[in-house]
Amino acid sequence: MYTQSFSVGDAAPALGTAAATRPIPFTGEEEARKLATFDAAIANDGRIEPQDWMPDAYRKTLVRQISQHAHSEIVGMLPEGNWISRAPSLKRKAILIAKVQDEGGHGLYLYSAAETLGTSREQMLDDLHTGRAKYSSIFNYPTLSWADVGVIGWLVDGAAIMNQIPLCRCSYGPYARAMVRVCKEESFHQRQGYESLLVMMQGTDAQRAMVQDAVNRWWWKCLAMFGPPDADSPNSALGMRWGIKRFTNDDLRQKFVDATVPQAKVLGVTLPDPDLKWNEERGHYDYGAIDWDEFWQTVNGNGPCNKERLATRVKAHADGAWVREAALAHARKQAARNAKEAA
Ligand code: BYC
Repeated sequence: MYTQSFSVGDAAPALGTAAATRPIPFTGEEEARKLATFDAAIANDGRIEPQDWMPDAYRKTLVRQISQHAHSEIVGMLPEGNWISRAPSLKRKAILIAKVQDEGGHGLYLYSAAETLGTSREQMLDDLHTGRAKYSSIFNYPTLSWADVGVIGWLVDGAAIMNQIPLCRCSYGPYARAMVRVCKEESFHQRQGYESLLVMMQGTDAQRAMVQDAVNRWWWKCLAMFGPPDADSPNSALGMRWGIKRFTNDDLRQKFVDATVPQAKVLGVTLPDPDLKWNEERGHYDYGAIDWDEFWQTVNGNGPCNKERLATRVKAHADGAWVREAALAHARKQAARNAKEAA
């Protein structure tokens, strides 16, 4: 079962309602003083650091979001990792290996950031491997052709950047700092994907058809990646109030559409949405309806590749047990040597 491993106690109030701006209840003067300090830091756009007092619900929502984000990074290595052995040239293979390694690195920064909130990496990984924790819906779809690798770079990493740049200003210091480096690397990922597609679009008719087919399959999944519409997003109100999220899901989705349409024109592909058109009045592109039933099916474990992804991840973790044991044995030996030298 896919459930929420770290749910915020009370159901979050709807965005913009009075409940969304009401302080969290507390007991005792000491608690009130700490909460006032915390609220002032948030109101002044300050950073909360691991040693600072924070409300339990803030801690829980951060652990939830950061661990889900970390899981997405390491599960996200799998669809593209499948293509390392089939990359069409040495150059593309080297780029893809570097990208997949970067995603593993992002997972490590993010697990480290979540650990500063007092949850262990073992616990988080156990939640992932037993299906209790969520990870991004986007990684439960298959990569059917080489063009999918380019489209993941362009659209999936493009969507990720749109969502993650504001996280560099997240109120929790370790998450915000991790995101600065993550975003720099994601920017390279997006460009390498787009460049690889540009090359294919200058190739044969078959190559152009392959790119268009990949765009057709990934476009709607990328729009859903930003999360449910604001009206159905239970975590947004508190996330925004606490300066964790800076934009709502719908705002980021709109920014992504507006930024991507001109890129599709340059590339020479059609985005598979007959309703996609510029709205002069709004100053944005209108777009068609997203299939939210399909999204929730996938989030709840029933997408095309959920079982395969989880099984691969669990196997990778089991296969890596000897590396973790060896690293721990080495660390113990080193500590013993240092202690002996210091004596
Ligand atoms: N997939 O109230 P909401 C990458 C869940 S890594 C699955 O709006 P929130 C990359 C949501 O968790 C990309 N579940 O939630 C890596 C919540 O469930 P719980 C990952 C989703 O947190 C390798 C429920 O739906 N990026 O780009 O306010 C290679 C209600 O949603 C999804 C991040 O993790 C989804 N797409 O907003 C290439 C960024 N969307 O937890 C690329 C950090 C929603 O209540 N995370 N749900 O059981 C965020 O910004 C936010 O957590 C989200 C969701 C915008 C994703």
